Amino acid sequence: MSRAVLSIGSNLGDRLAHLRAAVTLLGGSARQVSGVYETPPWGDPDQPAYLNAVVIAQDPAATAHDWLERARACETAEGRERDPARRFGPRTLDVDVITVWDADGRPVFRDDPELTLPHPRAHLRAFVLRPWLDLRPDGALPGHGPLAALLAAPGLAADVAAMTSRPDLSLESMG
Ligand code: PH2
Ligand code: MG
Ligand code: MG
Repeated sequence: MSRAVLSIGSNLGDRLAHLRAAVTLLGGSARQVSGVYETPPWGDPDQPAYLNAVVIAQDPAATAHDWLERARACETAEGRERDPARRFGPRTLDVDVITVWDADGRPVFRDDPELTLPHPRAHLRAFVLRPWLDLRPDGALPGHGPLAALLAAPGLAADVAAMTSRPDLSLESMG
C-alpha cells in the first residue's frame, strides 16, 4: 500500500478540463479530491492565474517512482510542453508528487533530483497547502510540520490572501 498527495495545476487552455482529465486518468487511485482554487502565479509572475487542487491517492502496489510516472502520464495526455527557459512557466497541466507514504505509513524521504520527496518547495506554496488542509485539517508535511502552521507563516500571507476558492468549479464527482 502506498499513499500520495498530488498537487494538480493548470493555467493554459481549458484549465478546468485539464484538472478533470488528471482526476479521470488517476482513476480509482484518486481517493479524495479537494476543492478548486484560483491562484496567482508563483515563482514566475508573468503568466495567467492558475487553477489548483490536491488529490489524495492510494494504490496497493505503487512505488514513489510509479506516482511520478503517473503524474507525467497525466501531463503528457494533456499536451504538456516544457520550456527549459521558464522553470516555473505556464502549463496546460502540472501534476506534482508532494509526499508519499509507504506500506507501513512511513513518509518517504529521497534526495534523487528526478524525484525529491517530500516536494522541496511544497512548504512555500499556499496553492498546495491550502487545498490539502481542506482535506486533512490535522495533516502535516513530513519534515516541515502541520499544514495549518505552515500556512500561517508570514511569508505566505500575501499568497493566502490572493487565492480564491472556486466552488463553482468542483472536481468532486470525478474522484
Ligand atoms: N506551478 C508552477 C509555477 N507556479 N503557481 C501557481 N499558482 N500554481 C501552480 O500550480 C504553479 C505556479 C510550476 O510548478
Ligand atoms: Mg509544479
Ligand atoms: Mg511539476
